[in-house]
Amino acid sequence: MRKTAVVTGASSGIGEATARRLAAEGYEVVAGARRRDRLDKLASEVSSIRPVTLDVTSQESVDALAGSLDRCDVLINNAGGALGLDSVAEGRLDDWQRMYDTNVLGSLRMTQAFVPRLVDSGDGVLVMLTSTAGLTSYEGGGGYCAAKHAQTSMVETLRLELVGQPVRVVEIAPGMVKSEGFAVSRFRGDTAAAERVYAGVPDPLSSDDVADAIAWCVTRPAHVNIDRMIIRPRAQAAQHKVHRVSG
Ligand code: 8X3
Repeated sequence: MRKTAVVTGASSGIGEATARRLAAEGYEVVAGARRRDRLDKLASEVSSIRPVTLDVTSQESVDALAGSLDRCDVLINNAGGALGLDSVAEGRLDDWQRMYDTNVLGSLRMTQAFVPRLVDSGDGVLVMLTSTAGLTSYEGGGGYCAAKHAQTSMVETLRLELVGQPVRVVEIAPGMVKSEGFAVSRFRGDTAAAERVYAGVPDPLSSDDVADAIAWCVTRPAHVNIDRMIIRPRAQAAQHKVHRVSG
Protein backbone atom coordinates (compact mmCIF):
# COMPACT_ATOMS: atom_id res chain seq x y z
CA MET A 1 0.00 0.00 0.00
CA ARG A 2 1.35 3.39 -0.97
CA LYS A 3 2.24 5.86 1.74
CA THR A 4 -0.10 8.80 2.25
CA ALA A 5 0.96 12.41 2.72
CA VAL A 6 -1.44 15.14 3.84
CA VAL A 7 -0.52 18.67 2.75
CA THR A 8 -2.36 21.74 4.05
CA GLY A 9 -2.53 24.97 2.12
CA ALA A 10 -2.02 22.93 -1.02
CA SER A 11 -3.87 25.18 -3.45
CA SER A 12 -0.86 27.38 -4.22
CA GLY A 13 2.74 28.22 -3.46
CA ILE A 14 4.84 25.94 -1.27
CA GLY A 15 1.87 23.70 -0.47
CA GLU A 16 1.03 23.06 -4.10
CA ALA A 17 4.69 22.52 -5.02
CA THR A 18 5.07 20.08 -2.11
CA ALA A 19 1.94 18.15 -3.10
CA ARG A 20 3.29 17.80 -6.64
CA ARG A 21 6.75 16.82 -5.44
CA LEU A 22 5.56 14.19 -2.94
CA ALA A 23 3.28 12.72 -5.61
CA ALA A 24 6.35 12.46 -7.85
CA GLU A 25 8.16 10.70 -4.97
CA GLY A 26 5.44 8.02 -4.96
CA TYR A 27 3.10 9.19 -2.21
CA GLU A 28 -0.68 9.28 -2.36
CA VAL A 29 -1.18 12.94 -1.59
CA VAL A 30 -4.21 14.37 0.15
CA ALA A 31 -4.17 18.03 -0.84
CA GLY A 32 -6.17 20.22 1.50
CA ALA A 33 -7.16 23.88 1.17
CA ARG A 34 -10.20 26.11 1.08
CA ARG A 35 -9.97 26.90 -2.63
CA ARG A 36 -11.44 23.72 -4.04
CA ASP A 37 -11.41 24.87 -7.67
CA ARG A 38 -7.64 25.14 -7.60
CA LEU A 39 -7.27 21.76 -5.91
CA ASP A 40 -9.51 20.14 -8.52
CA LYS A 41 -7.30 21.53 -11.25
CA LEU A 42 -4.21 20.22 -9.47
CA ALA A 43 -5.79 16.78 -9.08
CA SER A 44 -6.75 16.75 -12.76
CA GLU A 45 -3.05 17.16 -13.60
CA VAL A 46 -1.64 14.63 -11.09
CA SER A 47 -3.58 11.40 -10.60
CA SER A 48 -2.15 10.54 -7.18
CA ILE A 49 -3.32 13.84 -5.69
CA ARG A 50 -6.70 13.76 -3.96
CA PRO A 51 -8.32 17.15 -3.38
CA VAL A 52 -10.10 17.83 -0.09
CA THR A 53 -11.78 21.00 1.04
CA LEU A 54 -10.06 21.93 4.27
CA ASP A 55 -10.15 24.95 6.54
CA VAL A 56 -7.53 24.54 9.27
CA THR A 57 -9.25 27.24 11.33
CA SER A 58 -12.27 24.93 11.68
CA GLN A 59 -12.07 22.02 14.13
CA GLU A 60 -15.00 20.40 12.33
CA SER A 61 -13.21 20.57 8.99
CA VAL A 62 -9.98 19.12 10.41
CA ASP A 63 -11.84 16.34 12.23
CA ALA A 64 -13.81 15.45 9.10
CA LEU A 65 -10.58 15.03 7.13
CA ALA A 66 -8.87 12.98 9.84
CA GLY A 67 -11.94 10.75 10.14
CA SER A 68 -12.00 10.10 6.41
CA LEU A 69 -8.45 8.77 6.10
CA ASP A 70 -7.29 5.22 6.75
CA ARG A 71 -3.66 6.16 7.06
CA CYS A 72 -1.30 9.09 7.21
CA ASP A 73 2.46 8.68 6.96
CA VAL A 74 3.43 12.29 6.38
CA LEU A 75 1.79 15.51 7.53
CA ILE A 76 2.90 18.81 6.03
CA ASN A 77 1.63 21.70 8.16
CA ASN A 78 1.96 24.41 5.57
CA ALA A 79 -1.25 26.45 5.72
CA GLY A 80 -0.79 29.96 7.02
CA GLY A 81 0.69 33.24 5.92
CA ALA A 82 1.27 36.87 6.77
CA LEU A 83 -1.16 39.77 7.01
CA GLY A 84 0.10 43.31 7.05
CA LEU A 85 3.46 44.89 7.72
CA ASP A 86 2.34 47.21 10.48
CA SER A 87 4.30 48.09 13.57
CA VAL A 88 3.36 46.41 16.83
CA ALA A 89 2.04 49.76 18.06
CA GLU A 90 -0.29 50.07 15.07
CA GLY A 91 -0.97 46.46 14.13
CA ARG A 92 -4.57 45.36 13.66
CA LEU A 93 -5.83 42.95 16.27
CA ASP A 94 -7.86 41.05 13.72
CA ASP A 95 -4.74 40.50 11.55
CA TRP A 96 -2.87 39.10 14.56
CA GLN A 97 -5.83 36.92 15.45
CA ARG A 98 -6.14 35.60 11.91
CA MET A 99 -2.40 34.86 11.67
CA TYR A 100 -2.47 33.09 15.00
CA ASP A 101 -5.52 31.05 14.05
CA THR A 102 -4.13 29.89 10.70
CA ASN A 103 -0.41 29.46 11.39
CA VAL A 104 -0.44 28.38 15.03
CA LEU A 105 -3.83 26.96 15.93
CA GLY A 106 -4.32 25.55 12.44
CA SER A 107 -1.09 23.60 12.78
CA LEU A 108 -2.09 22.57 16.29
CA ARG A 109 -5.48 21.27 15.14
CA MET A 110 -3.89 19.25 12.35
CA THR A 111 -1.11 17.97 14.62
CA GLN A 112 -3.53 16.82 17.31
CA ALA A 113 -5.78 15.13 14.76
CA PHE A 114 -2.96 13.33 12.93
CA VAL A 115 -0.29 12.40 15.49
CA PRO A 116 -2.09 9.10 16.29
CA ARG A 117 -2.06 8.19 12.55
CA LEU A 118 1.59 9.14 12.22
CA VAL A 119 2.44 6.90 15.18
CA ASP A 120 0.35 4.05 13.72
CA SER A 121 2.20 4.30 10.41
CA GLY A 122 5.37 3.04 12.10
CA ASP A 123 7.47 5.72 10.37
CA GLY A 124 5.58 8.98 10.48
CA VAL A 125 6.97 12.38 9.53
CA LEU A 126 5.51 15.67 10.65
CA VAL A 127 6.81 18.71 8.82
CA MET A 128 6.13 22.18 10.19
CA LEU A 129 6.59 25.07 7.78
CA THR A 130 7.82 27.91 9.91
CA SER A 131 9.98 30.72 8.55
CA THR A 132 13.15 32.62 9.30
CA ALA A 133 10.58 34.99 10.86
CA GLY A 134 10.20 32.29 13.50
CA LEU A 135 13.83 32.74 14.48
CA THR A 136 14.45 36.48 13.98
CA SER A 137 12.10 39.42 14.47
CA TYR A 138 11.98 42.37 12.12
CA GLU A 139 10.25 45.73 12.03
CA GLY A 140 6.70 45.41 10.76
CA GLY A 141 6.84 41.66 11.17
CA GLY A 142 5.20 41.76 14.61
CA GLY A 143 2.17 39.50 14.26
CA TYR A 144 3.74 37.19 11.69
CA CYS A 145 7.01 36.84 13.61
CA ALA A 146 5.07 36.14 16.81
CA ALA A 147 3.00 33.43 15.10
CA LYS A 148 6.05 31.84 13.48
CA HIS A 149 8.00 31.93 16.76
CA ALA A 150 5.05 30.10 18.33
CA GLN A 151 5.18 27.42 15.64
CA THR A 152 8.94 27.04 16.13
CA SER A 153 8.35 26.53 19.83
CA MET A 154 5.50 24.08 19.15
CA VAL A 155 7.64 21.93 16.88
CA GLU A 156 10.54 21.86 19.36
CA THR A 157 8.19 20.83 22.15
CA LEU A 158 6.52 18.19 20.02
CA ARG A 159 9.86 16.59 19.17
CA LEU A 160 10.66 16.29 22.87
CA GLU A 161 7.26 14.84 23.66
CA LEU A 162 7.28 12.29 20.84
CA VAL A 163 10.78 10.93 21.47
CA GLY A 164 10.59 7.15 21.53
CA GLN A 165 7.65 7.14 19.12
CA PRO A 166 8.15 6.28 15.45
CA VAL A 167 7.60 9.85 14.29
CA ARG A 168 10.13 12.32 12.96
CA VAL A 169 9.46 16.00 13.60
CA VAL A 170 10.97 18.35 11.05
CA GLU A 171 10.95 22.13 10.87
CA ILE A 172 11.48 23.89 7.57
CA ALA A 173 12.30 27.58 8.01
CA PRO A 174 12.45 29.36 4.66
CA GLY A 175 13.69 32.89 4.15
CA MET A 176 12.79 34.89 1.06
CA VAL A 177 10.58 32.78 -1.17
CA LYS A 178 8.88 34.36 -4.16
CA SER A 179 5.76 32.26 -4.01
CA GLU A 180 2.46 32.88 -5.62
CA GLY A 181 0.34 34.72 -3.13
CA PHE A 182 2.48 35.15 0.00
CA ALA A 183 3.40 38.81 -0.40
CA VAL A 184 0.20 39.67 -2.26
CA SER A 185 -1.85 38.39 0.71
CA ARG A 186 0.39 40.21 3.14
CA PHE A 187 -0.27 43.48 1.28
CA ARG A 188 -3.98 42.76 0.87
CA GLY A 189 -3.87 42.42 -2.90
CA ASP A 190 -1.48 45.31 -3.59
CA THR A 191 0.66 43.58 -6.22
CA ALA A 192 3.02 46.56 -6.64
CA ALA A 193 3.86 46.50 -2.91
CA ALA A 194 4.30 42.74 -3.13
CA GLU A 195 6.71 43.06 -6.06
CA ARG A 196 8.83 45.58 -4.12
CA VAL A 197 9.64 42.87 -1.57
CA TYR A 198 11.65 41.05 -4.23
CA ALA A 199 12.85 44.10 -6.19
CA GLY A 200 16.39 43.61 -7.47
CA VAL A 201 16.93 40.35 -5.59
CA PRO A 202 18.77 38.24 -8.18
CA ASP A 203 17.11 34.93 -7.36
CA PRO A 204 14.69 34.61 -4.48
CA LEU A 205 13.80 31.03 -3.62
CA SER A 206 10.91 29.44 -5.47
CA SER A 207 8.21 27.22 -4.00
CA ASP A 208 9.86 24.32 -5.82
CA ASP A 209 13.14 24.98 -3.98
CA VAL A 210 11.34 24.60 -0.65
CA ALA A 211 9.40 21.55 -1.83
CA ASP A 212 12.72 20.00 -2.82
CA ALA A 213 14.07 20.55 0.71
CA ILE A 214 10.90 19.10 2.24
CA ALA A 215 11.04 16.02 0.01
CA TRP A 216 14.68 15.45 0.93
CA CYS A 217 13.92 15.61 4.67
CA VAL A 218 10.90 13.33 4.36
CA THR A 219 12.70 10.71 2.27
CA ARG A 220 15.68 10.24 4.61
CA PRO A 221 15.89 6.85 6.34
CA ALA A 222 13.47 6.44 9.26
CA HIS A 223 16.17 6.97 11.91
CA VAL A 224 17.37 10.29 10.40
CA ASN A 225 15.55 13.33 11.78
CA ILE A 226 16.37 16.67 10.23
CA ASP A 227 15.40 18.88 13.16
CA ARG A 228 15.42 22.21 11.35
CA MET A 229 16.37 23.30 7.90
CA ILE A 230 16.93 27.01 7.35
CA ILE A 231 16.80 27.73 3.67
CA ARG A 232 17.45 31.13 2.12
CA PRO A 233 18.40 32.41 -1.31
CA ARG A 234 22.13 33.07 -1.78
CA ALA A 235 21.26 36.79 -1.96
CA GLN A 236 19.90 36.79 1.59
CA ALA A 237 22.68 36.42 4.14
CA ALA A 238 20.40 37.24 7.08
CA GLN A 239 16.87 38.53 7.62
CA HIS A 240 17.96 42.17 7.08
CA LYS A 241 20.90 41.53 4.79
CA VAL A 242 19.57 41.14 1.26
CA HIS A 243 21.62 41.78 -1.87
CA ARG A 244 19.70 43.79 -4.48
CA VAL A 245 20.84 44.95 -7.87
CA SER A 246 19.38 48.06 -9.46
CA GLY A 247 18.04 48.43 -12.99
C1 8X3 B 1 8.57 34.56 4.93
C2 8X3 B 1 9.90 35.14 5.24
O1 8X3 B 1 11.15 37.32 5.69
O2 8X3 B 1 8.95 37.50 4.71
O3 8X3 B 1 8.21 33.56 5.80
O4 8X3 B 1 9.18 36.91 6.99
S1 8X3 B 1 9.77 36.78 5.68
